[in-house]
Amino acid sequence: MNYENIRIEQDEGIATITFNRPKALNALNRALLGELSLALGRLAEDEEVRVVVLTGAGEKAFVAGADIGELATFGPLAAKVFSRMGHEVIGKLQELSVPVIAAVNGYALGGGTEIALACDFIYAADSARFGLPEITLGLIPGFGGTQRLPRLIGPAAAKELIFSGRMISAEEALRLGIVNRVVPASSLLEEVRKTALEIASKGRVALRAAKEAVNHGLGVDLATGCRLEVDAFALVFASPDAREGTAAFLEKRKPVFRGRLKEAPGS
Ligand code: DAK
Repeated sequence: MNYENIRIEQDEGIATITFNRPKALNALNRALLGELSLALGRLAEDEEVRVVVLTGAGEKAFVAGADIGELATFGPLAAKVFSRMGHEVIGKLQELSVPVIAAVNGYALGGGTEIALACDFIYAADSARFGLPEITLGLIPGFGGTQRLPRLIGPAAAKELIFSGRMISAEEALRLGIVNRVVPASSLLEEVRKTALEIASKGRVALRAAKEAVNHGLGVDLATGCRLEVDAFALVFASPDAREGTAAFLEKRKPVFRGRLKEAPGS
């Protein structure tokens, strides 16, 4: 498949999706969202993929938000299609069975910050900028920003960013807990890759169970969340990886995880 608005590279189990509209600072238009949705659907089916990384083409931007030129032309129907596509993509990102890391290499504004927030965690270049400037356009965040940001950094800090539309530096995003790590722009992809490879060496069944336990547990009370964990913990014993991991420890060797997310029927 030839994509026009994104690029995909796959190597050593890591699939890197690059938003590729650098002249428009990788702004999200319908075409890009459509391609991203398609790509995520395909990667979800690909057993070779163990970690997905998202980043932006060029040195300036991860994603500078929704394409304002396109937004300005919307009637209610086009807005609905755009909105539906956006939510579908964000949902796919959050629910993807493998870990997703956002490598934020520059501006991540509006929908750009929201896409990064839907990833499992974010590494940022020291030159990155985050913000939800929708309010300055007479809008509010539409891809989950009003929900994910307060859950991550608390309602007061989130409201300040959402109400002011202010942009913040990578360092401030680190202090607030939006990003896990800030690194020099020149080493961002390398640092992300190191972590991605470390994760890729783990068992995919356990990774998936851990991701689901965290994600689903966040939406429920602690007791219910702990019950989710009990079920997820039991489920990983259905995979050969649990035997392999414990056996490897006892035999003082490195584990080789071969568990598959989709076991053959009857196996
Ligand atoms: N859309 C379209 N083009 C954009 C763009 C954007 N968001 N951001 C930048 N560009 C284009 C610029 O127009 C310019 O194009 P040319 O003039 O060269 O043709 C080129 O990228 C370079 O940008 P600048 O010349 O402005 O570069 P600067 O370094 O001076 O400034 C900047 C960089 C990132 C500070 C500035 O470009 C900027 O403020 N950009 C807009 C940021 C923004 O407000 N983004 C939109 C946030 S609103 C929805 C769900 C979600 C959303 C909407 C609806 N529904 C559920 C329906 C999401 C909304 C948003 O994301």
